Amino acid sequence: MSSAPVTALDAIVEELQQAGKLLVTTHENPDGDALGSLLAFDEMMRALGKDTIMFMSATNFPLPHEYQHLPLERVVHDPPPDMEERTAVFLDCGNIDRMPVDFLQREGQHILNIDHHHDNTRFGTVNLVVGDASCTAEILWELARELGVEITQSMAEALYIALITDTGRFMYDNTTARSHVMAAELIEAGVDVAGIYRQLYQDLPFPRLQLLARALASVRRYDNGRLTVSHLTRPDFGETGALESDAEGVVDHLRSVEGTAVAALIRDLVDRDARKVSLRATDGRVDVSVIARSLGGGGHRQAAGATTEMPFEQLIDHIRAGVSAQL
Ligand SMILES: [Mn+2]
Repeated sequence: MSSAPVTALDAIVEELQQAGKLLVTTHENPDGDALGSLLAFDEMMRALGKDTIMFMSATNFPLPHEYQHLPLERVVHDPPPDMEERTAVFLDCGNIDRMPVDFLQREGQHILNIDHHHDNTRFGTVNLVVGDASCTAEILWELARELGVEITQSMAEALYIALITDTGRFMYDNTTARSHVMAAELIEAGVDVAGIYRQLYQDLPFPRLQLLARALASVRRYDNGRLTVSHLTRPDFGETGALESDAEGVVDHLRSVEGTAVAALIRDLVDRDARKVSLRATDGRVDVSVIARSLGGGGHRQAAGATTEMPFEQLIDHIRAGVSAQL
């Protein structure tokens, strides 16, 4: 006899309550949601008395400037010797190859997959994929309540960083009344709103502004402005002293132009002959994750990305065709 169907949330709650040891991780090139979720989840598990560790490859460090103040001292960069006993928890990770680490991909690894990417490949043993959550942190916020964990100030700040970065400071389409209720609760739990804003959006290195200037100077528009593209080349990084991670966020400036349906930032990688494409949709009819997937990447309807070796001009044609096919 089968018992009443359990929701994915119930299943994850039960898994976490029963788990002995945990290892928590997130996707490579982590963003605010990845890091905030990692920190908040780690603290939630410790509040439950769990033996838990955070794992991220050393190649992700140093982090972008705005995340360097986060309390990530407990993050380990090597597989723990007792990994066989640990349940792996993936946060904000649409597919397992976004954390390309062999020891986490071994056969038989017990995996809990908690994420909000609608195209999540459900690679976990147990999956909690909530496509309409604004960020993974929003799922964790609900999970904390289910687990009876009280949100501390440090948890609230980690969750808040995740929330405001993934919603573009409450401006993207994924922003809901729930996101604002969550923000309100987190602020009541002690978030220093202005302090976090300063940390994330001010006090940034000058080379980042110089990189933005170059990106804006390179803007090209296609198909009557429907597609707006900037291109950052290796010299743009070399001559300004900007880091690759300083290009994050540049694409958001491109979608401010009237008539734009899709904004794209293409940046040449510094270490190999390939390009990273960041796509943003401003027209609700376009799902840029479809275009990203056609290039081997993925993401959300409104924000997606891929890394490709396709030559630049061919890549432009590919994106134009991908946009045209949807309009
Ligand atoms: Mn996210």
